Amino acid sequence: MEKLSSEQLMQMEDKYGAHNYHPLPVVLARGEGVHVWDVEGKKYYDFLSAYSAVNQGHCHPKIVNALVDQSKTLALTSRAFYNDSLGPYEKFATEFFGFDKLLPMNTGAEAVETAIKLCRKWAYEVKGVEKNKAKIVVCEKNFHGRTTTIVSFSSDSGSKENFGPFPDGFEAIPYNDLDALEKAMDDPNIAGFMVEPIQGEAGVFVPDDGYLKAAYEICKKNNALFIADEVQTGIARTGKLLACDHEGVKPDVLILGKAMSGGAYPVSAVLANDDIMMVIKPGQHGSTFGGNPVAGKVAIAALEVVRDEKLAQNAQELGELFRAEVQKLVDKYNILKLVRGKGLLNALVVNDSPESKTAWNMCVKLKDNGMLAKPTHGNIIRFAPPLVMNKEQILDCVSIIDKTVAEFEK
Ligand code: IF1
Repeated sequence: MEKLSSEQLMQMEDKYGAHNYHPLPVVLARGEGVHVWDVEGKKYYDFLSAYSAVNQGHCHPKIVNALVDQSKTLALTSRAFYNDSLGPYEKFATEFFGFDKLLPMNTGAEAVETAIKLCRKWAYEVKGVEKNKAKIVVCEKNFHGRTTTIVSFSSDSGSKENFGPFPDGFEAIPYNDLDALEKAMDDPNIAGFMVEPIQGEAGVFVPDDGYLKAAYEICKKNNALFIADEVQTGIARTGKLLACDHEGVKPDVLILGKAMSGGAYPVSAVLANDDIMMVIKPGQHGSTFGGNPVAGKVAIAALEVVRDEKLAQNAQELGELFRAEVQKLVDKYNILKLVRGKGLLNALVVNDSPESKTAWNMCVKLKDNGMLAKPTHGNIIRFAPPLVMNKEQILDCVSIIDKTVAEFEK
């Protein structure tokens, strides 16, 4: 087959693919660790990590081996039969995260849907909420996925507009607002509160210290489930295994995805203890691919890498270094407003109007200078490299940011 250029490949996607994305103009062909290479062989630092799916680094050999070995042996059975990798995976992952049970799914959105169904069923069957009246409190500016139910409680018009009609049963309150939560809970039909420990899509918005802990207490006081969507923040990204660990909060329902597989395969999961998870009985929820043998083996390998390579600790240390170094750039350049984040989930806020597209233009320049990052709403650049990065590399990246931003300083 003839080798196609980046230009040709972008045109091909444009012509034959639905236009549901607006990617940076770079076509990637290979990845290893913290690096990716484009079709023409140019090398980049990856500062997106597939939105935190590739925490363990691209093509981690241990994860790839698990994927290859198991896919040659037995790939899919469906859940109509048992398979010999699911039980060991469920045992490993429940012990790893400290819950009684795991319900395996594939994508983050499916796991969020699973948590919603679980929460509602618990509300009717355990809490005693009147039939079809259950309400789940969510936060404004959330991002939990793309299904019709999930976008129904999005505050982003692009994600939501003309996808209705929408289901009832959700109430959105401002993020990082305990009074609003307290008020929303004053309703016997509240089943739970679903929250991102750090809001990703909103621009890596870190809530006040103590917010998660206090929100958890409010849920307990009102007999409502505290549901943590750690699809993006979980699995070492923020410097702890879970972002909730920063406040010693153990969610009633934990939603994981993305880095559960280190990016090798779609693996997501919902974890909860028996008093909650056991409300779902055979035939009431499931998925053809969820819990398949490849997913099980890949997920064990991916979590072992996180543990053995001490990725949480590395994210914590490098994150502190990165923010300290980028803060110097913020002090130096007027075009930069602030840097914020936790661990290696960080954002640089550009000091320009939202219409200016400066963040986008900076990302294009960063790309030219060998670093891939993606802008998010309101002139913000998200920086989330693989957690296998080292100190020398991250300092190299800071100098790339320095050099790039200098080109924008008026
Ligand atoms: C896209 C953002 C990140 C998530 C949380 C569930 C899901 C996600 C907290 C759903 C997914 C993604 C999907 C990706 C962009 C992305 C994203 F910019 F939109 F906000 F990561 F920051 N809960 N996040 O962040 O998981 O079904 O996609 O596996 O292209 O839509 P999924």
